[in-house]
Amino acid sequence: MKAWNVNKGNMRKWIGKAMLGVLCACGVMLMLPWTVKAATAVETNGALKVEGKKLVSQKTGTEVQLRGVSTHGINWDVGYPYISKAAFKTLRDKYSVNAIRLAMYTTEYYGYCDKGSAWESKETVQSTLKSRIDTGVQAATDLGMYVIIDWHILNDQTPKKYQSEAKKFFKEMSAKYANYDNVIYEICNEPNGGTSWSDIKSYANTIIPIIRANDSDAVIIVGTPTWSQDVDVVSKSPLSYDNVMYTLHFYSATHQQSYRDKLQVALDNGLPVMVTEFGVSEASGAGSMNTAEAKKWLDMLDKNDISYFAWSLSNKDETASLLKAGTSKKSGWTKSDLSPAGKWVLTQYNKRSGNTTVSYEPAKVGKITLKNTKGKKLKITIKKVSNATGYQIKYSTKKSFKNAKTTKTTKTAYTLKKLKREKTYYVKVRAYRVVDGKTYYGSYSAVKKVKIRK
Ligand code: IDC
Repeated sequence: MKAWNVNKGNMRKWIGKAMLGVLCACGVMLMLPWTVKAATAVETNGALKVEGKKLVSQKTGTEVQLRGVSTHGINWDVGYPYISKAAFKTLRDKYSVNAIRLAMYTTEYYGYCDKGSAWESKETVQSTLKSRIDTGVQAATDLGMYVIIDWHILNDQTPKKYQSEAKKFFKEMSAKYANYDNVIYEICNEPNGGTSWSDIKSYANTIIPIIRANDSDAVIIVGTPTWSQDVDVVSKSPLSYDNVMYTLHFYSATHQQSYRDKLQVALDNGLPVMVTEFGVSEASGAGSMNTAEAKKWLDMLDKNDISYFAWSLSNKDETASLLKAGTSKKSGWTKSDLSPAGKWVLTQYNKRSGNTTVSYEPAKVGKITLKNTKGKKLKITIKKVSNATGYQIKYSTKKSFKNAKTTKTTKTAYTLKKLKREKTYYVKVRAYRVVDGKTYYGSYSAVKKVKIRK
């Protein structure tokens, strides 16, 4: 075995080189953390499955939590313009979103089953909607994001009403996307108007086998009675299929502790739940915002690895919209393009997913001025940095800052005392910011020096 016949000296050199290589690679990664591309959610997890209460990666067996955004109705002009790779990429890269829900209303304005006032033929309306779904699925797939195809029943109240249309639709969708690991089917958004769990069950027992015939292991989401609130009721009598989850929807200015209690009952009974829609608004999508309650919800969902999707990716002038009312940007949104709800929700997403591309570091301190005042004192004035919790001052009598001392202040002026006369002091300052108990530092200012004469 010639290859192993190396003398020790060469071996040592070789190990040295290899270690240097590793060190360099680590160094580059440390220096450029923002440019290191993380694997996408789908690359990491592949197809999903349901195990007990949890959504799990078929590839790794570990739990997967989706943080998603729901479109507004893809039938609506405040919804479909955001079905694009650019828009989804912004959500993925800037706001830690790993899944999209494509909400296709079945009734109302351009509804799939009841086109309302649309003048186009039903065939045209349906093919337009299907092509929007395809655009969305392809964009999500290219970006390694999961995607829900949502049969968005609402004013039709019971999924039984358009069951025959649903059968055709899901047959076609599941055939088309059978080989897509990232596609999830949601078969009835929000049954309401007194639709019972047994009505929904009978619908689900019709639709699920149709999907399964094409796509044997797809995850399927089933709506629950009373606008997808009664997960407690469902948990007493779930369906008998594998890879099924049940929907809970909440709007935090309306649905609070008593609804979380329903979720707790469902979890205690072992029901797999997915929150395919939530808003920080009232149930109407409008009205006031309640982020304190929304935080309680997200804390509970995170604790239980439950996936959630925010309603909705829209610039419609209503509280729940994530984009600022009337903004014309279709992607590339910065914080200032988001609505108050959007800012809150997407900041939570970044925090909760530990997105390393968001930085809490304050900006570099632009300017400091030093003034020796009477009594061996040195007054430091710092140019204010926005969002800083305070400033850290580092000073030394050596240019190299050897044996430097540090001190902190929350003000933009600070006086160092008991300094040594006739010594030159070197000073630099950096801002810091405390977020959730963690301190983040900005870059140091340029070094300034002053000789203590008085
Ligand atoms: C709302 C939209 C609103 C639209 C209305 C149509 O936000 O712009 O006019 O639908 O009826 C749901 C539904 C979802 C609702 C949302 C807010 O699933 O379609 O969207 N909501 O009311 N359930 C609870 C709240």
